[in-house]
Amino acid sequence: PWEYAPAPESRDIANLKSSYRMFVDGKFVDGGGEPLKSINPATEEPLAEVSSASESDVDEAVRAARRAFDDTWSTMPGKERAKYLFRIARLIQERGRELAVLESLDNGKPIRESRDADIPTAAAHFFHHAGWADKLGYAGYGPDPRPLGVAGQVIPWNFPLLMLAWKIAPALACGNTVVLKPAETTPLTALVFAEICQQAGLPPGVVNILPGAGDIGAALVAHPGVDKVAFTGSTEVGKQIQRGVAGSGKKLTLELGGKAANIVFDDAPLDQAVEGIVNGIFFNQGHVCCAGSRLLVQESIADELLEKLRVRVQTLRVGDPLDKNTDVGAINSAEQLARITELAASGDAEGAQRWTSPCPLPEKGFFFSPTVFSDVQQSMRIAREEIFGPVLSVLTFRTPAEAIAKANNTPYGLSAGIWTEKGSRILWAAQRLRAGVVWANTFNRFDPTAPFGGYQESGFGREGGRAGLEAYLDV
Ligand code: TXE
Repeated sequence: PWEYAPAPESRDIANLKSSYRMFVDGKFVDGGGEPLKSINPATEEPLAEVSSASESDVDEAVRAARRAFDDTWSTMPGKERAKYLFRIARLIQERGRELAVLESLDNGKPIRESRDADIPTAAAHFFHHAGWADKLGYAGYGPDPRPLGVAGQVIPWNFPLLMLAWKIAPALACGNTVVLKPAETTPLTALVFAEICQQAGLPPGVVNILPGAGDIGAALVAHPGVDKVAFTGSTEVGKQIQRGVAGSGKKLTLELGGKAANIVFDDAPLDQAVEGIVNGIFFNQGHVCCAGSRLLVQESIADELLEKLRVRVQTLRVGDPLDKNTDVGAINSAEQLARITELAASGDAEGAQRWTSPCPLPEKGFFFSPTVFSDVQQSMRIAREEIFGPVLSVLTFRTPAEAIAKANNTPYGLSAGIWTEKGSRILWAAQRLRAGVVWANTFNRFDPTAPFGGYQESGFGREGGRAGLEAYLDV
């Protein structure tokens, strides 16, 4: 075990302030709620105090968004809106280093991932949607599709800036205005994004950012001035929101949990598959809704694949998120660490075989060793429930039909992966897997041009691509 003390300069690079304020109607203001204490999950030390919204702040923000919608944004020509989105995308790039370090401090994810995945993909999302803003007439939704109004958006803590980009970019491109609530443990990059909106000269009220806990999320989605609700988070809260907005006439999209199958057939290129399995479950500490958390491996190659996998996982470095050599960073919160620990213990109790990476963990901070469970049965909790951590459950199958049946034996349906040399088998399986995204011979690839979203209890609606525009337009 080693002590982890973040380099002092990281706070400077992240331009870390001791306190942050919420963003309403183009101004940074103090909220009426109890301030949030943001901590560094890798050290458990405080990072900053963040002012949080009260219910009356929600009301004020929704009114500001409505004024902005009516007075400027909804009637502004698309080519003008596009300029703002391009400017925002460029500013995310220009402030990319600051945002990446801040994201790793606040969330615990490895700097390599925030630098190479979260921040550039967030910028790419704004570039992509900037391109749509003046071409909505070509999107296939009629010559003059119209924005919905005020979007109330609630996002989780696993990809704080990227989830914000997925929500805000399409909303603005289509002419809607936004009130967004970031997750209580990761509000910081959203508030830097608010600065970027100011820098870009975005008209006041078009984007409003309200830090707060779940009660503020609930107040936002219930507000009668909100026309469209977009939520990414747990299936449990997603269902509550769906019940809450029922009958209100609000449009709703939900992106919820998952329990994706990553299926390896006996003809797969095994070394490549091992990389994909590792990326599928250990990327972002497994805090990924589409994580490949169930490995389905054909029985004849199971022993060989598992051996290769263990050898590879042993090389993963767990620890300081700001070290460029780190592969697996910190778990985002004590609550999430407790959830992962409890679910992993259920795997032991139900008779699965636990294997844990020997990599030592830092003494302080929220860390969990990369873990692989073998001998997993479909009835076990670790095969059914979303763990949302660096824990892989391995099941075997004999025939392709059995692989599909096991993969689909879940209430979720967000993503799946297939590893095989046979193109025909990829097409065959992709038609049968009940999942919104199917990756073949790769995993966890994201692109703003591709729609992302789930079936069943993983939610509905798509984000990204042309299909993602539908969530923000009236036709
Ligand atoms: O989620 P919550 P939590 C899953 C994952 C994880 C579990 C719990 O399995 O272990 O959910 O995580 C806001 N009305 N996912 O507790 O509570 C909340 O403030 C409106 C998968 O963090 O759903 C935060 O901003 N909003 C998921 C956001 O919802 C409410 C990502 C998510 O928090 C609310 C996150 C309410 N009643 C967790 N209650 C994915 N799909 O990627 C809370 N919130």
